[in-house]
Amino acid sequence: FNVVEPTSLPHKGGVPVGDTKLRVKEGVETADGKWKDFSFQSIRESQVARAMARRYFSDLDTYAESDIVIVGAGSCGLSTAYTLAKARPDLKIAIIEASVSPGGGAWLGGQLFSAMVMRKPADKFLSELGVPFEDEGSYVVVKHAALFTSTLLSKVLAFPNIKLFNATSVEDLITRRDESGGIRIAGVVTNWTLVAMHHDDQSCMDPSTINAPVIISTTGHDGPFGAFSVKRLVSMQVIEKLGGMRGLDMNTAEDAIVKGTREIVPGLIVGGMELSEVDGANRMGPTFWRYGALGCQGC
Ligand code: AHZ
Repeated sequence: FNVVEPTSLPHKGGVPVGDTKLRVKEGVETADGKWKDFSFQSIRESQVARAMARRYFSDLDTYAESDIVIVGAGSCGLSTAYTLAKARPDLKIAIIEASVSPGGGAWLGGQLFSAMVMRKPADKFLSELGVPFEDEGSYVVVKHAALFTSTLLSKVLAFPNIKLFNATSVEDLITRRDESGGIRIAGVVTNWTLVAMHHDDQSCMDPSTINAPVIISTTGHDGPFGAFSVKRLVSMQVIEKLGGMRGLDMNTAEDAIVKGTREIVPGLIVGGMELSEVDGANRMGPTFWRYGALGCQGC
């Protein structure tokens, strides 16, 4: 906005003297008149509350039956959402993210460094998104991981066929028996994350559900929140045990995850580092792949 710059004040030895605070100039022209005459239109608090609540509950209603649920909005979940929503605008895609802030581990490159190293052909995905990068031959570098993640996130959120429910945890999987007696995953059981965190000290906090024929779980490697769906598959005895993520090997990890992305049990595709827990694949550390989505297309 229009201000009196300290530089317009008298200077002594290059230093402004007098009142150096920035002040709004009186009478500066705006599109609609003058700042001194400007004030925001009045609004009642209930209008704000209704504007939010009406949309949220309408989304809950719309997405209670989804075509695809993506669990986890890390780099794999978001790139999967982008690729699927673009290729299939007819599909309703719900993303469930336990954290308030989507993005998973992709806000920094590694060890809290800013730059993000990505293996080719991630350059093609970056070009499509419009994220600039330095080409280092066999890999590319984005100057700040947050530039990649925020750009991808903004594009994902702009798709009319995607709804992100953040601060929402997947607490369980919906299961059905198919004709042969095997288990098929038919949806997810959800709750607000802050509610899910209080199951031990509060009662009557039953969850809600979303039905979908395809669940794509990308909840990351095991940790406080990670590997959610595959750990549940073990506890419900649908798969016997997990391979357990192995130590870091950048030369094998990326191929294993990107090419290994697949339907683990009917109705449940697993991608990203969650898959390393199933297959006993190596961790990749700070060389980010962004092609969980490609694997999912192959499923
Ligand atoms: O909050 C989690 C994160 O944003 C979310 N999540 C986990 N459990 C969930 C649940 N319901 C809803 N039950 C849940 N959301 O899933 C997201 C996982 O993101 P991520 O960045 O951890 O996983 P990714 O596979 O997309 O990317 C992994 C990147 C790597 S590689 C690596 C290493 O090799 O050490 N470490 C990381 C973080």
